[in-house]
Amino acid sequence: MQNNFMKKFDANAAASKDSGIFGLPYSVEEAKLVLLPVPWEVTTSYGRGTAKGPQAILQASKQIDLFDMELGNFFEAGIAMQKESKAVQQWNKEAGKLAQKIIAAGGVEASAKLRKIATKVDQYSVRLNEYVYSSTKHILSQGKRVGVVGGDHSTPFGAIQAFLEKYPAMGILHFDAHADLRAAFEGFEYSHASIMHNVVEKTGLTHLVQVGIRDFCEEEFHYIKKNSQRITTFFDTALAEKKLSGASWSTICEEIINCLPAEVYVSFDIDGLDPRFCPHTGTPVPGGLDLQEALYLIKKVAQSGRKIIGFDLNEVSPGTAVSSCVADPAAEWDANVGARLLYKLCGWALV
Ligand SMILES: [Mn+2]
Repeated sequence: MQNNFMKKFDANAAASKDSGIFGLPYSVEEAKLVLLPVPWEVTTSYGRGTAKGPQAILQASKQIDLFDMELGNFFEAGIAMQKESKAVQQWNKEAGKLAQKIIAAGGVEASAKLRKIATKVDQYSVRLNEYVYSSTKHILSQGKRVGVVGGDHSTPFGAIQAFLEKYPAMGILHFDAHADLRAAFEGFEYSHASIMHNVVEKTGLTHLVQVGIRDFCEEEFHYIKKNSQRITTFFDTALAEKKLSGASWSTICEEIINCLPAEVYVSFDIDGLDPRFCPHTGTPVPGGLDLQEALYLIKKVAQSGRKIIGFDLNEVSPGTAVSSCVADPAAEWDANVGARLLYKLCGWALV
């Protein structure tokens, strides 16, 4: 803590206006953990607004109490969020406009014209993936930790590629209501609904462990069965049934954790939680995990001796009704939950 601002920093006081994420005083250069915001929702098909997620989380994060009973003052290692890329904001607008034509038509179907547009959208997604890949690789090369803050769930693909280069034996712990294993969705190769399909097909990932899954098509179900060497899915119904018949969450967590290798990347779609924690998210599904259950599982992963090497948090949305989460107190809730979850993810990645 060298400069004047940091000397004056008081972790017990309210965050100052010019502070960074969580009200912290660190620059990206000083931080041990760098958050990469990706304001992107090109292929979201239902509720929109998640491109504003990183900004909403940043605003909501400033009211968090930094002291953490489980983790102590881990923030002192330094956490900072990069500025949103102007180029990504622009691509999101341009590609989003194109994609809406296809989404409005319910997919590309037999239309050659729409298929051409879908190809253009895919090209934007490839650019986004390259941006996220090179940004992640750059931060990792400095010996720092990285967390991606989406945006929709297509955003971390490039980050996962970069992580796998550094940690080829890592596994992904995937919280989600959706399996995200569709081979393209509505004609988009890099759809938010295809992220894990793309990861399984296009990378060498050996362990995908999914938790909370309760919305999937038959094709995805068979894909899971077919790839049982690489994919283990803890369906929400099965988890609920175990809990309802008396199994403790702690025992269930052990079973989940046993499927994970020594290095774990957490891919967290906020809709894996019960929708009361994320009412504005794009595709909410009833059921899901309680926030404390998810946090307990993440803690147990770290305490099992496994290392949480990185993470992404996606699909947090302040909704589309207002331009700022501050203007609508109800819309602030999603970002409030997101910020708290993000803080815990940072903590377990830093210890
Ligand atoms: Mn989802």
